Amino acid sequence: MPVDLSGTWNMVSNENFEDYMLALGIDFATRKIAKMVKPQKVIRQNGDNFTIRTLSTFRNYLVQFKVGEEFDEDTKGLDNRKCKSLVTWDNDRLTCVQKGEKMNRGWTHWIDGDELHLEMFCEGHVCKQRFQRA
Ligand code: VLZ
Repeated sequence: MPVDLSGTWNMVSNENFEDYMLALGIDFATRKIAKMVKPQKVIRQNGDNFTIRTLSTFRNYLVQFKVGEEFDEDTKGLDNRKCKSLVTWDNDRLTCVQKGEKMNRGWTHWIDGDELHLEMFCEGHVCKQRFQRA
């Protein structure tokens, strides 16, 4: 049975988000607000098809993809860049490479116990977030 990340998840910790945002060139005012919010992840996993919503009082972000198929991602409302993104399973870790202007950019999701983990990385900076079921 493959892992199922589906569900509604509330953020319970957020490490190094500031560094990650700095690496993406997000401005001061946006960073100050963004680091205060505790986003919710709403994940729908249907075979290889995913919808991941990041919801917050400040901004929302939506990404939809099929595992193994590169897609055009526009990080609108985040750092507003275009990426060629590819999500694959790395064992039980759902891993995205976001090819574009920023080197070594992407994220990985996995479940450990009853928690959803997320690492987002960009140019050597790693933000680590944990979520629990709502
Ligand atoms: O998530 O890359 O689940 O797209 C913070 C949003 C998280 C709050 C943004 C406002 C990154 C930020 C979400 C304003 C600058 C992300 C992926 C993995 C799916």
